[in-house]
Amino acid sequence: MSKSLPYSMKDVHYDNAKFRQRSFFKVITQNMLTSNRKRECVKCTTGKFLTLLMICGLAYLMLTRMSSIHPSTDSTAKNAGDQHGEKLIVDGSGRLGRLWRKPPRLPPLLTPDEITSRNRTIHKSGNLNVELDWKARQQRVKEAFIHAWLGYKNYAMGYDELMPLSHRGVDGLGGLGATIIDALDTAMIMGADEVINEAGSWIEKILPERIDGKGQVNLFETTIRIMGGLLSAYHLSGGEQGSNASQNGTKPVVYLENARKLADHLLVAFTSSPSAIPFSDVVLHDRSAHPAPDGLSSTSEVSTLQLEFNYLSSLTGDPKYSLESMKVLEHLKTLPKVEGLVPIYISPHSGEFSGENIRLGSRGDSYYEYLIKVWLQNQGSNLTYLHNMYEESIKGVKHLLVRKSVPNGLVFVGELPYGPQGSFSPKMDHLVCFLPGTLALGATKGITKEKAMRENLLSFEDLENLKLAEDLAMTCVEMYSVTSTGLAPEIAYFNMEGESDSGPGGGNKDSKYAKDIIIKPADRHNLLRPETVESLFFLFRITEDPKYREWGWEIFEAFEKYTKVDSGGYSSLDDVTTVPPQRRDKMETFFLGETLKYLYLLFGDTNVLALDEYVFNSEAHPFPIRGGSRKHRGFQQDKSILS
Ligand code: DMJ
Repeated sequence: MSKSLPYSMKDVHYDNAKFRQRSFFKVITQNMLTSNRKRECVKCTTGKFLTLLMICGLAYLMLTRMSSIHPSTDSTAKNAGDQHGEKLIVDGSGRLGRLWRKPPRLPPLLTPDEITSRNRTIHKSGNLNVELDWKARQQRVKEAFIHAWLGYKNYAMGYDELMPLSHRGVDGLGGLGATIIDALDTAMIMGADEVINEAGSWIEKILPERIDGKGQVNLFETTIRIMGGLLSAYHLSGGEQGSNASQNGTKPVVYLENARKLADHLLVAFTSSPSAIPFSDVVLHDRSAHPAPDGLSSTSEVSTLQLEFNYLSSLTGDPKYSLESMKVLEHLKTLPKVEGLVPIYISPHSGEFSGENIRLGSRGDSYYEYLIKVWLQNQGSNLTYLHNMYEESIKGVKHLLVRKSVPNGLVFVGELPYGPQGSFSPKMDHLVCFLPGTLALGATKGITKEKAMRENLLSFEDLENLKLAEDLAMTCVEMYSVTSTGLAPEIAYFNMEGESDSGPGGGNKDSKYAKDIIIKPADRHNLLRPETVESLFFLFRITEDPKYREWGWEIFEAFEKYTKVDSGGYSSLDDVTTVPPQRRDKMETFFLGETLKYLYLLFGDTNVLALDEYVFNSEAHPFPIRGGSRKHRGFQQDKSILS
């Protein structure tokens, strides 16, 4: 096991050098240099003027000569220019005229308001055309969403999930129509009106009786997907602005009433437990709670309920939801940890952690995510302990879990399956790819890096976390690039042994990291998971680096190529390392709830659902932040591409 840490003060300072504040000495010397240069310019003599004139003449001759050598290129350029409505000022009379073109005109049909709104979103390094390309790509994501919905609606309406190959539905999550509710706020964000209508009317007519009548559901899954989806649908449809009739039929209050009804059924998981740790399952029709077969709850599951229950309390004015769920975090605060890291199981009977297995993949992941997000949701209130727990845990991650692969040094997060005294496992679930986004969010609290630097808001720790976020995001993207399909496996291992025995790869021999990433046969499946595109979305919003959009687009194209099912919907894959890949007969609800939502937001207006105004729950359902520094503006769709 490598003992050396992948980060040093030097790395972080180097990476952020351009943002560092200039010292007083530097400011003085730079000013002197600038004014010297200015003085030199003024002293321009006649000799210098003549030399300049000669250089201009030579340049003109060279330009006109080059043009006559490439007449065909010239005419292509002219045609292209004409197509875009450009005209030469000196038409056909000399090549010099081509140097002075009128600037291209803005596309027609934009109102002054729209122009202003678009200009605001144009990335500094880009231009209007580049931004319009992203709008077109965003539209492609919306089309994918409609295709996924149509498959579900035609073959599985009312079931939890679509089986896109056998054209059936399946209730894998307890039978509350999970795809409908998980997809609804994505449809609202995209302005997909038909989907909003169909989902809204199903929720109004069918959901209440399902909540009363269905059997066993998992507390965590039902909270993040169903309650979370209903609450954000309530907000996005204008419920908090007092709108009592959405334009699409279903009143916002229907979503809130259903969320509350569901929460009233779920509360028993907390209230019947002998400790502050809730049981993992609830039987809806008799409102009873039960532990999982082994008696244990997952640490991530019990700590990933609070955003939803807190928001419900604030909407209803009834504190009981928040009180019950926050007891969990208050209790977790008191438990012994390993440098802020926690085992992945916890007993609702004793309230103690069980075993020593530490990881940020399954059963561990969103514990770390909600520490910072619940703190962000409740800024201004007395939840500093959550921020402290988050900071300590990230230090622990960096010290105990972050390593670099050989031969090419990909930064990854491994596991400690036998605790800190046991051996390190270089295994990383795709689920861990939520971490880059959460790290970036935790560093700047949702504002751009540039703004945070300008206002001197980032500590060394924040900068280091941001750097780690960027490195890990690249690793997650390489988990896609290393395979033949361009899609990531469920689990990857990283080579720490040297070049000789790197084991089975992902099938893309051209990948620079073919030897760094090992994919075992049992881990080659892809479930259409969102974590990498989620992190790309957060990192793009925060760093404004367009490479994150480009990476997201490559992933979207791979989903389109290998997972789209002609008859409707998208399928999971059994093996991402072979082409064509074997398909798996399941479309997870989070493909509509998370994956396509994050891709859509990644390519769109950065003011929509701003990260310092909204916090996204673990299933990508956005809730407004209260008490934040900024006055809440309410949700506004990105109107420019709505069809
Ligand atoms: C989602 O249901 C949530 O993001 C959860 O927290 C973890 N996994 C899935 C998606 O992969």
